[in-house]
Amino acid sequence: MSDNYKRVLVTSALPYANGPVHIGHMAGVYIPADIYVRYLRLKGKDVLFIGGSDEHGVPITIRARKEGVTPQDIVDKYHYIIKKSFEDFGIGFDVYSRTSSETHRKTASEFFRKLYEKGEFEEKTSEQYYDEEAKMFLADRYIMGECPHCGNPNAYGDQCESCGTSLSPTDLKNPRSTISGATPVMKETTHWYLPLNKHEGWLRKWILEDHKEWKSNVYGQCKSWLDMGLQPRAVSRDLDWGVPVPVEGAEGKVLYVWFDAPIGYISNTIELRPHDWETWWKDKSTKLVHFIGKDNIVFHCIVFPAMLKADGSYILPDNVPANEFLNLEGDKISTSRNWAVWLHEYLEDFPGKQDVLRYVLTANAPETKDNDFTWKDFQARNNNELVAILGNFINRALVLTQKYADNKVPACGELTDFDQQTLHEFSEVKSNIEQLLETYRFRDALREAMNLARIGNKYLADTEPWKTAKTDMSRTHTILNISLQITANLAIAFEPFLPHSTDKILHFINAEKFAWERLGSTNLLTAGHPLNESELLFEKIEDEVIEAQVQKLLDTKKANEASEYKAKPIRPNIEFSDFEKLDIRVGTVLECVKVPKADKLLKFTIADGLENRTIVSGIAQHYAPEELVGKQVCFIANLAPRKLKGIESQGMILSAEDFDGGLSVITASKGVKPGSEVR
Ligand code: B3M
Ligand code: ZN
Repeated sequence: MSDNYKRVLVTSALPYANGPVHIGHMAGVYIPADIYVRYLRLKGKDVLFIGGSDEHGVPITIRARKEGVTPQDIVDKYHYIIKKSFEDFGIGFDVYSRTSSETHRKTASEFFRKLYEKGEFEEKTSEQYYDEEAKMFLADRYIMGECPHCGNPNAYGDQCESCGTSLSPTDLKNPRSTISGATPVMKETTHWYLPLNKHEGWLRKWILEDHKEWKSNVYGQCKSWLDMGLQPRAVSRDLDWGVPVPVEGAEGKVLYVWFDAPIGYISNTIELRPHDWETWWKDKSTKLVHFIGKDNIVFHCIVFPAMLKADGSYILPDNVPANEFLNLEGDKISTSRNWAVWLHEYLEDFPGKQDVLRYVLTANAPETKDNDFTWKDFQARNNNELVAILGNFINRALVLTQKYADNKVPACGELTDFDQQTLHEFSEVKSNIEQLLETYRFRDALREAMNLARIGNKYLADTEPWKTAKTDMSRTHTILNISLQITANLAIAFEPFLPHSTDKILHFINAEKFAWERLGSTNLLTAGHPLNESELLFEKIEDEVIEAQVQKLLDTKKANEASEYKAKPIRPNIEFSDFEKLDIRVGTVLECVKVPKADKLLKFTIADGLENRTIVSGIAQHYAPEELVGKQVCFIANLAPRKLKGIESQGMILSAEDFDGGLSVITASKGVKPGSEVR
């Protein structure tokens, strides 16, 4: 670490406990944080890794209402699901607590009270929507009404999901409470505001001058917030779920979730280190690093630092290496639309393959721009990189040692120039990986670690120990010794990225975890050292396994479209006389054939009670010709005939177009005479 800090305090965003963790969370926040912490631990640094669930906020109360349970029930369920997922994937928190804990309530409450007594807040009374039936003020998401821009009758108080316009509740026409359905009334309420505008001066210097080294996506977002001018931000809400505002007369008010949540980092540290937490949070020899997603930048670079500064006793973050967003198969990941790869479901489908996902989400991480996760890419990286490069080298080094050296590290004889050159090459890997990890470039660091495996594969391919074994066992043993030193180095280089796999490698070579400083050395394993039995580190993932995952997402998409489906708006009214011009009849399908060279057309012969007629219809992709023979279909009989692919079509068969574009022919529910009029 190229700085004079004594310890490193690493936090990662506290996920809302109203749903499981998905690959977007992992790629954006938790895998980068874990890689960084594991690296520092390997270097012997004094590190604390703080995590926990964020259990307050309106979305949790909405979900609780919807499910007819309490918010505590919701957070209890998901806190443990999330905690287990992180454990399963080796995210090595020192503490993973929660903001509904008593320690947090006390810490957040005292934090607020200190700022209140120092006069750091502005108190403002304003009018807000109040539901007289439910006897509660309404958070924006609890108000619905007509969007003034697009007329969507179900726009929320903060946003219209139809046209995307961000709104305030008073913009809505005919607002209604989603709690009771009543029309809300305006009522006065008092809240406290953190005057960010008063912090703008020092924030500008601290960020824009003192932290030019921050990632460009973070620095840029902070700059645009500062250039827009900071406004006072509410730090309390009229809600019954959260940390109560510790001010006399503030019954029914709680701390705004984004005020209390970052204090969760502090309260979780207190739970972990009750005796010296202040050293970690207040001593200037602590380096504080927040790992978050881009939607949390303003809270971690502007709001929380302003809170810490207002208190006056805390250090400020040294870096906030936020990642951008990961999309899934070209679509935004969405909890509410179940468009995600959930960690617990991944493990059910890919047991024991946590590191494959860690690898792919690091190799593909959205470090400076949004990126896309596809199951095809997941398979390709597993098969072409983990299996074919890393796994292949390690397997060959170990199998060859079993075969030619009685499964012990063989002695290393005279080194050739090529040996020297190979050893020199991989000694450079350490400083490259270090420099990248120190600057939060985990994708590049992983690629550098993979180069070590590539060096190993090239070494084996060029020295061909399976050939030298026929004539020169001493040379073969030297080659295997060097290959095993590279294998041991891989166990160091990959520990931050693939902890489960490096544990296996250490077991195969019968070694304890090496210190990071030993990366690049060529005598990690001494001659005669016995190895354990080994097995393949990674296995190929077959096409059908991937196809099943893609199908699962397609099914989700279809289910979403069905549930989110809204019919097209009704066309303008017509007069009855207009309708009477249409002569709609029922006809019996006598014959149906495909129209040659027209993949969408079917040619029908219809009995219409007068003489048979021919109708050509564009439903060949929805029906096999024989499917409708004998059925009684509705058709427009007095539509002027027109030629389709040279065939004169005398009318139009009526079909309903489903939400996914599927066509369903309209038929008579009871048998009627052909030619019966539809009224
Ligand atoms: N609960 C997570 C999010 O915005 C939010 C982070 C809090 S970190 C203090 O998705
Ligand atoms: Zn709208």
